[in-house]
Amino acid sequence: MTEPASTIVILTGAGISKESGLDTFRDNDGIWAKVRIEDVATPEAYIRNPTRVQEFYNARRAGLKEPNVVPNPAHDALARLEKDWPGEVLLVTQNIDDLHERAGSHNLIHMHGELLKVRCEYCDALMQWEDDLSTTTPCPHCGRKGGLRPHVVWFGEMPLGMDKIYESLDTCRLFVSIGTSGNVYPAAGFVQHVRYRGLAHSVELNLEPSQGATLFSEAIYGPATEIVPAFVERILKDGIPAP
Ligand code: BV8
Repeated sequence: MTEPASTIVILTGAGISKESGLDTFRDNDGIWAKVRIEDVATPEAYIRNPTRVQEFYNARRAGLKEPNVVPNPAHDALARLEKDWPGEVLLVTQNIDDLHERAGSHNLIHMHGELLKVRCEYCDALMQWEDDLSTTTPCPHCGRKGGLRPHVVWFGEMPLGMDKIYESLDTCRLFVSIGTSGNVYPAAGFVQHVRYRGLAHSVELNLEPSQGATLFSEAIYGPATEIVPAFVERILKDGIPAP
């Protein structure tokens, strides 16, 4: 077993929030089966038709505020792991929902941004935002209209927190990927980055094999609300397997 103060890095995707009632992207009933990435999740789409993009995020923001959308036992288990593991647990999520925070995770990086935050392209103010946004909403900080956009990383934009993420990937002894199809880079490349170092055990927890399934040392398949709590229980009891 490795020394107890080892760092654990966890990557989550839309699959961890599915059982909380939020759609994934690439499942048959997923978001990208209903709208095209090119129409709602690129800077070009926003320039071409800002109202269409704002409406797409307004609908998802309203959906996230639904009373039945709450953290599930998988989110809760990751918050417990952060609390009870003696070393650092860094949670990197591709998700823009706030379910990890609401479950109690603190050491958290939203590499693709946050649905409940908006930023002003005129004054760079970043603020919590839970209501609809339109192309004429005035910025509460600078007062100018038309500059407020979702604080979300679109395709072709640089993900957030990358320096800290790679720093932790370089030192971690356990890398766990949960609920992601492994389609989107750079997140999908994290397991390869960990493998090159050869110092960490890597585990995929998913409903089905992802694009990068063969790159992991270990894989456990099933619904996140079942396999994630059991996995956290095992790590807290037995520690991290040698790489
Ligand atoms: C970048 C925010 C560089 C928006 C998202 C060609 C042209 C242009 C770009 C590229 C290109 N080739 C590659 C790229 C890079 C591109 C990319 O990877 N494209 C892909 C499509 C090929 N990446 C980027 O553009 C990134 N930026 O590279 O910048 C750069 C360099 C210098 C300077 C500037 C820039 C930015 C990517 C971020 C895009 N934004 N999200 C929003 O949310 O609206 S990404 C989008 O996919 C989602 O948001 C999500 O975050 C991400 C990954 O999806 P998943 O989370 O994996 O969800 P998915 O549905 O796919 O899978 C769910 C999984 O869960 C499934 O496996 C399923 O089986 C499982 N599951 C389901 N139910 C359960 C379950 N598991 C457990 N339990 C269950 N119950």
